[in-house]
Amino acid sequence: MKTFSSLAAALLVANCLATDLLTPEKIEAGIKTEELEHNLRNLNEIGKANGGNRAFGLPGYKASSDYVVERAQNRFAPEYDSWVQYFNHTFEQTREITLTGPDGEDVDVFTLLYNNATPLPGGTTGVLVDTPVDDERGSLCFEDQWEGVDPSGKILLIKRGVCAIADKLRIAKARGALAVVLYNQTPGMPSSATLSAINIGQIAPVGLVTLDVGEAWKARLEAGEELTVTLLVDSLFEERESWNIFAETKEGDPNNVVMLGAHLDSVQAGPGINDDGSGTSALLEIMTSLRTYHGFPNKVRFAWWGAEESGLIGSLYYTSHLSEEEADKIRFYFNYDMIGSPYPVYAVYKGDNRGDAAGAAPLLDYLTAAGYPAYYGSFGTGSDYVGFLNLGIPSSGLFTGAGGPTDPCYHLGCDTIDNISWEALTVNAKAAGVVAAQMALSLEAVPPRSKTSVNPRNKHRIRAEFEKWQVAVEEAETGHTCAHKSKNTV
Ligand SMILES: *[C@@H]1O[C@H](CO)[C@@H](O)[C@H](O)[C@H]1NC(C)=O
Ligand SMILES: CC(=O)N[C@H]1CO[C@H](CO)[C@@H](O)[C@@H]1O
Ligand SMILES: [Zn+2]
Repeated sequence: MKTFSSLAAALLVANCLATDLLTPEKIEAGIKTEELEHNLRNLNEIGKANGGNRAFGLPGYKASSDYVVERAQNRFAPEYDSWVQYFNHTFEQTREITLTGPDGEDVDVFTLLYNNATPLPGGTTGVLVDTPVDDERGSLCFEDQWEGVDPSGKILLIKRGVCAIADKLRIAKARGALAVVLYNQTPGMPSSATLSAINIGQIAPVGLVTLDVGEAWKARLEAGEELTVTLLVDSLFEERESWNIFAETKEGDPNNVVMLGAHLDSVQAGPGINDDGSGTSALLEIMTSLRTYHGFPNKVRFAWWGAEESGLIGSLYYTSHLSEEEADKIRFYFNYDMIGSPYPVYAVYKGDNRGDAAGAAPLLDYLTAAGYPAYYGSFGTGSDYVGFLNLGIPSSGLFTGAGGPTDPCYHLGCDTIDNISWEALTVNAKAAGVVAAQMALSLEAVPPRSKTSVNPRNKHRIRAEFEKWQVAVEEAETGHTCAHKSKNTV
């Protein structure tokens, strides 16, 4: 039989349970489509008001950051500690790009991030050279594919796809090509990609054209015509500051942290509402829901990454500057990048780390139970999980697909509020919130970070790359290559 005081204590606990204590179900119920949409409408407006994008080094990123900071740092200050981590990176903007075709016509031409300039003001004029197509390995990324191609003093017509564009352009420059006309491997509007700051000064200038244009010119060259084209690229390069934003629950053990990340920047080509407004909005709503509840032993840390589209710069800066002790405290990392594609798939990341399953399985179970065809997909090199995988931190995340049938607006101006699956965004945000809450309550299923011998080397390599990036502009003439593979280089 209970004494009076223990009965009172039990009542207090019961009262707490009824109102305050964290459960995954409360987080699930707290995440609402209207609020997810409200954030995306605001990010869409921010894009519109800032030249159509929210990209690294441009005002749309600052405005996006203000939007997150208003909640993370100001309104939610009672429940969250927050901070900003600054870093510098080389910014590129193509100020002008034009392509004059063989009949003197203006051709629609697209640029790529970190495109190198042609001579100015006239651009570069040359005879167009047809090159062999290899749709299996990708065209002209490997020296053996260049046999019989004479690029010196000419402009090369090369097909896009499969292998890194920068590899084609590096060999082209080394072999004396003036420039490259790259034609898209699929019909329709070509999407943007990054050539990476590390390649400044190492690669031939490039103009990207549609598959139609490329195939028409190829046919004329094969028929023996001589075609002369002029490419003009005017690129601005300069060091610009950017930053990551963090918020973590005041509640919970600082030695046991569950981390959720989404990138806050977009490409320059569009406002990035699916990529990655979707993950950004999900994190904001999970943070909003979570702040009402107490009684969880582990901390939850949210990260909004900067300069992801330039090559995962913000997240690599963060992970490569963590001490061993700080890295040990991050028990799990969840990546949410593109979780509202208009024609979604339901991929759940699971990699080689035996700890990954502790986050991947409950995400998969949640989506499956909700009636969605979720499946395990392996990590690639395309998003902010890379730095965490390198540290051996157990990781997972969700992804609804990029390009092709899943998101035709990937890296284009039409990645707007009009091309989102609200259903996918909602169920994925709920899945993310439920699993974050489960881990806030218990990390028993999560093994410690795996410290294989390769990890420190990766970390040093990435730190070394930051040093190289910082001097990339000055060192433009002195030719080092780099195996760093990042997002959207193909
Ligand atoms: C970025 O560069 C600016 C200008 O050189 C400098 O003042 C600032 O301290 C740098 N920031 C970081 C985080 O290194
Ligand atoms: C690929 C796709 O679905 N694009 C759509 C994006 O939104 C605009 C505006 O509603 C539509 O016109 C596009 O068809
Ligand atoms: Zn993205």
